[in-house]
Amino acid sequence: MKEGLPPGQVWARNWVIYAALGIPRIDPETWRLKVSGLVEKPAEYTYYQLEDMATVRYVRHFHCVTKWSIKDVEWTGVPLKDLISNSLVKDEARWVMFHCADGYTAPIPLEDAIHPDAILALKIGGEPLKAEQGFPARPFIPHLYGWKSAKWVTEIELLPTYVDGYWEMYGYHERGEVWGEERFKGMVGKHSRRTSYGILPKV
Ligand SMILES: Nc1nc2c(c(=O)[nH]1)N[C@H]1C(S)=C(S)[C@@H](COP(=O)(O)O)O[C@H]1N2
Ligand SMILES: [Mo]
Repeated sequence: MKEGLPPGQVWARNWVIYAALGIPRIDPETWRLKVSGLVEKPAEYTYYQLEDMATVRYVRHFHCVTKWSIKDVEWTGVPLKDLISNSLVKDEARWVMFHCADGYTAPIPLEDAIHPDAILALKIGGEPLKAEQGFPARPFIPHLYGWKSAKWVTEIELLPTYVDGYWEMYGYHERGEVWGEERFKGMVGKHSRRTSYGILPKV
C-alpha cells in the first residue's frame, strides 16, 4: 500500500460534496444492489445482507481528481471481490460499470475491482453514509480517484470492454489511478507506468 500524498494533490480539511445529478433519498428497505452482466449467477443484495458481509474496516485517504485529498478516512464495507466472485465471473469480463440511483455511472477495470482494498463502502467514520455521502453504499478503491466512488450505487455490471461513464464522457481517464496521475484520457503522467488490462487473475 502506498502512503502519503499522491503527486499533484493537496490535503483538504473537509470533503466537498459532489452530486452532479442531485441527491436521491433512498429507502434501505426497498433498495437493492444488483450484480449483473457477464456473470454466471446474477445476484441481488439487500442493505441488511450487505451489512452482515461488511468485514473490512480500514483507514485510507480519499483523492479527488480536482486535487483535494482527505487524510485518514475510516471506511467500513464489503470486499468488492466477494460480491463479484459470488456471482462467478465469465472469462470474457474485463471491466466493471457502477450504475447509480441518480443516473451517474463510473467504469473501472475488473483488475482494480478485485483488488484486496477495493470495497463497497457502507460506513465512513464508523457511521452509515449520510444521504449526501451516497447512502446506502458507494464503491471505494483507495488507489483510484474519487469520481470512481459512485454514490447511491444500485448495480455492479461486468462488461467485456470499456464503456464511458458520466465523467469519462467529458474526457476523464478510463482508469483514474492516483499515483500515475491518470486524470484525463490519453494522459500519461510523469509518474505513470503503462497499465495492461489484458491478463487477469481468475476470480
Ligand atoms: N452518484 C454520484 N457519485 C459521485 C459523484 C456524483 O456527482 N454523483 N461525484 C464523484 C466525485 S467527482 C467525487 S470526488 C466523490 C466525492 O465524494 P463526496 O461527495 O462524498 O465528497 O464522489 C463521486 N461520486
Ligand atoms: Mo472528484
